[in-house]
Amino acid sequence: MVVPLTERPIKDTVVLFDVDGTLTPARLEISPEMKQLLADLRDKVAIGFVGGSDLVKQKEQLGDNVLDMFDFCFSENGLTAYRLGKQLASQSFIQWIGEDKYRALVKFILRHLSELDLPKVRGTFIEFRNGMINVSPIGRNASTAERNEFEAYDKEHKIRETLVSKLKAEFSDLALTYSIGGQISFDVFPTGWDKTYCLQHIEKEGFKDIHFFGDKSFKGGNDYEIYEDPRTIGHAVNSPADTMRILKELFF
Ligand code: M1P
Repeated sequence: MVVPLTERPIKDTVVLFDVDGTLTPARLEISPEMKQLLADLRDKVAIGFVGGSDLVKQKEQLGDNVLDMFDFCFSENGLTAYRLGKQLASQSFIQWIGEDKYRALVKFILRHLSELDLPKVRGTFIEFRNGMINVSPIGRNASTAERNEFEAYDKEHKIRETLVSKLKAEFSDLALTYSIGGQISFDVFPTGWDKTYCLQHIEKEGFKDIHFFGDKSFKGGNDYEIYEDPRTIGHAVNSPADTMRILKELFF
């Protein structure tokens, strides 16, 4: 039985978490220890997650019952949002950009990717989501081992950074943000639709303290904007274990 938000011992506080690298290892499942700690934390404060991925992937990582585990579930930075299991209103990337510009963007990306000579390529190079597109030079079907290989290769050869620079130059007329948040891809979305987007839903609740935990809180990381936002109390972490350590210090 979930305690109503207004009856939690620390009522005026919400704790938000990034997913990959903060609650779980990158693209892997949450540990039983982390799951238990979140359940215990939820007895005290409101909790939520805000991830770049879509809900399908977050269910794979956090559990099929993710909508019951958190008070607030924000997929795609909050473009898909749930409060106590009920979906909230959202906007879409394709409506924002329009078919013509979108076609031009896709053609440009695929042309660039087709000219790369990566050691390995797999499949699903552009993933079309509600609030963004996700672009992966190796392809989203890469295995965990192949992800790690690409990440190391990309560090040396700057594959993602180079494509992002070209996109910025080519589509300078569009207010798009490019965010390298994970291992093998980057997200493309309208400027402002970063993780701070979810705060509009949180602000309506009247919380005094909004904590945010994220591992990509450095400039250029996809947690940077919400971590730096004056409305949040940011915690930069370097692993799920680090998240657990800080939570225990703050709330237990
Ligand atoms: O949550 C961080 C990122 O996780 C994935 O990135 P990658 O597959 O590159 O590791 C993607 O879902 C991405 O959209 C997201 O920002």
